[in-house]
Amino acid sequence: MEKLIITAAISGAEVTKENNPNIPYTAEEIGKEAEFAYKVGASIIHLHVREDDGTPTQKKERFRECIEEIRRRVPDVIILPSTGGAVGMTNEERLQPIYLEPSPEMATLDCGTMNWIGGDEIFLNTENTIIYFVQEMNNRGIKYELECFDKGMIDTVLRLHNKGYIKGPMHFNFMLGVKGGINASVRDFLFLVNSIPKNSTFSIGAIGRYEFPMITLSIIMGGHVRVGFEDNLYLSKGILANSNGELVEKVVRIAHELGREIAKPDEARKILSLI
Ligand code: KMH
Ligand code: ZN
Repeated sequence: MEKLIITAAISGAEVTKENNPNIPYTAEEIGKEAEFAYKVGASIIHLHVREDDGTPTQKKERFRECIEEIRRRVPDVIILPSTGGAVGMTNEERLQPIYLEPSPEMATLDCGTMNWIGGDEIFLNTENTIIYFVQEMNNRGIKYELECFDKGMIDTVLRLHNKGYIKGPMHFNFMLGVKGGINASVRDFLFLVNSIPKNSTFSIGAIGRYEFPMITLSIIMGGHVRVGFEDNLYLSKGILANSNGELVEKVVRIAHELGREIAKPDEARKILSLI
């Protein structure tokens, strides 16, 4: 099997210090969380940024500040900014991190519209939005991580791939257990994995208590994994994680028990055809 790529989704846009005081907001906090996650095995940092008071933002300047802080500490880690941002942001706001120079190596591409975690929120990604984001990323040589929260989003990706918009080899990230998206069950996980072309790669993340069971399944099946505060705040039942690094350490323990080696950033770059 390929070595395991671990993505650390260290901050997210929805969770707050009231949920877990260790969630990073400032550039220094982001840098420290990224550094620890990297040191224990993460090769990709999925990055959302915040104002110092925790408000989610997609401002280019804030991304620049946080990316510089991460780079100062861990020069070779892959940084994967979010173009999802937070619900309610405009497309132009969301795209800001891809306009940084140098361009990020990768960025997220959200592949469909959905109800978002209950209530009245809608995470809006029309087909025209997806095409626009793809074109902007293609123009800058940025590899997209295809964020799929449901099976229909995979079908959208395959259609846009067949039309020549989405380039291969494709890398999917399945997010399971988000209210409004597909459940975090073994059946649904297999449904997603069996729906993508054989020459693509995939990673899996799941919300809350589903995170570790689902990533274990991915490790067994040759997929890659994502963990972090964006998705889950707990190391185990009732025990808040002190850092994203603790969550990554747990993945590494599971992977070692299952005989799967961990990819360093340059190995991840090769697996994802970034180099
Ligand atoms: N915060 C969500 C609305 C992404 O990073 O691209 C979107 C999200 C997905 O987190
Ligand atoms: Zn995200």
